[in-house]
Amino acid sequence: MLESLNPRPRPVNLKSMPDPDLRYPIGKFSFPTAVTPQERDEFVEQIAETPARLRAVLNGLSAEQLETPYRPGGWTVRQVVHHVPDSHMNSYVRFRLALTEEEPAIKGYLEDRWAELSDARTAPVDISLALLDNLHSRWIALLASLTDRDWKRTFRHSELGLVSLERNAALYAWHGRHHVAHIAALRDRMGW
Ligand code: NI
Repeated sequence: MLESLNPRPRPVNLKSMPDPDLRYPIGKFSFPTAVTPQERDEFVEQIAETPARLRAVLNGLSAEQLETPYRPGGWTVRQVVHHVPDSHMNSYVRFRLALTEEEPAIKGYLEDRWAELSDARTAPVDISLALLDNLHSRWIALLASLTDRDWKRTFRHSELGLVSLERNAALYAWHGRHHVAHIAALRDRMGW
């Protein structure tokens, strides 16, 4: 999820139109300064839709297609799929910590190294789709219960600083759509 915070320089080619940045098919994320209750509802809805959208965008892909990097030098489709619950499990835990402790300290994790662990490179995607279905069921049940005051609760992230739950919901609403779009864009380019 933190890819967006560490943009790498891109080569400049003045002869051609700039390529779309394949890393950010829906654009980079930036934290909103303020979040309305209506926006919160939209974030929750987008988080709720993520498991079904991820399942749908994988529909009909072969094992070989799952081994294709979503962009040159990027994660394979399989790694992208396993990354989503890895990231969202961390987020789910952060929500619970922030609701039960005062400004708990949260440690970032090295998502690229998680994605290189054997299971993330090789395990069937169905495992992570099922995990994501159940994880989001719990997460959405929690989010649906939050009061205005709960949404303002915060955690302190080792890299991001103080983050409120409503701003964190914005990040994860974006995050699911971001990775689904990686796979959708690859399918478009490959004619799959
Ligand atoms: Ni991510």
